[in-house]
Amino acid sequence: MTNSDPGSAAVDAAALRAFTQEYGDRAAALPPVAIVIAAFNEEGAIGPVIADLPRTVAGLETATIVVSDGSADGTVAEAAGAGALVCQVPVNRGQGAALRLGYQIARDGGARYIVTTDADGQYNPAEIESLLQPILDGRADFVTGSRRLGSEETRDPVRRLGVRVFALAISMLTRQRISDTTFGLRAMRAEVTGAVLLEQPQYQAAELLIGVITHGYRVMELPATIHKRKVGHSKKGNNVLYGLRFAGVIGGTWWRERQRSGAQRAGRAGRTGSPAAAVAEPGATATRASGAGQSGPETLAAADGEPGARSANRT
Ligand SMILES: Nc1nc2c(ncn2[C@@H]2O[C@H](COP(=O)(O)OP(=O)(O)OP(=O)(O)O)[C@@H](O)[C@H]2O)c(=O)[nH]1
Ligand SMILES: [Mg+2]
Repeated sequence: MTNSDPGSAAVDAAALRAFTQEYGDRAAALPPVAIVIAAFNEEGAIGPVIADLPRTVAGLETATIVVSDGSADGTVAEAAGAGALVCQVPVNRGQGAALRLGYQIARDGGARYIVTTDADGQYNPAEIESLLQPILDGRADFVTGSRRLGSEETRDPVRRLGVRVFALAISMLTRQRISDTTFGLRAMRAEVTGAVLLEQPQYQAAELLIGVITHGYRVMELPATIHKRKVGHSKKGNNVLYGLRFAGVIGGTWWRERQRSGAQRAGRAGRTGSPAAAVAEPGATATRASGAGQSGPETLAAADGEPGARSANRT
């Protein structure tokens, strides 16, 4: 349940075919951890980023999947030269569409865990293991880094305010305390990405996070670091437009997910004839959506004892 736009689905299908043809068995037998990077015109940045990624995380082998859509520079060659599996999409659609495709490649290849990071060197690869560990321990399904629990280099007041405002908005809408909604370094169980509806071509961070929470997955935040970009420039446009579009994604996704869980509740009540069988409000006792996981209803667990952890707490 990851893409409802037929045009975009056709682009995905063609890119997947080309990827499978190029990588054959390597694409079909990925190691347990897939590190997925969306990259657009990141020549000079992406090579060193890939070179610094860990070959194993917590003893599990990794593979790096880069999805470039329409890069006009040496991004593809540089990523491939650094050892990544590169999926090339001929048209530029945006970071969200690229990540969605990367998730699909990871799942199709049998990866059990997905880590995302950016091509611009803003994240610290040494922090990947701490983000993945709670998932390996069975304490979370989705772990995002948080600059507000960790550290950030930028002093840009607009960006800093934006991070706080969006965190407050998502926390209020989902009733789960979140301090950073746009951190690009995350770890998740691979199947999470197949259960949540991902339609946003560019600003996927909020859609993924809201979807994960409303599906009842256990979400955890951990302190992490974000550096300033050293090479190239931001693809997100100016702060005001970025902010407005991101706010639109938050509102739109929240509304969509509300409708979805309402329809699901009605469906269940209709089938059983008893409103008591309704799905609990997201988060209380959360029920996984169909295909969302292997087990049934699961109570969100607080990750006690995790240093600096902020887990599944209701506000
Ligand atoms: N494939 C693909 N990747 C993209 C696109 N836009 C951005 N990206 C990648 O997404 C990642 C994040 O993009 P940035 O432009 O750094 O945006 P950001 O980190 O959210 O915001 P900044 O704080 O401004 O850097 C980078 O790896 C980009 O190359 C796109 O249209 N297609
Ligand atoms: Mg960036």
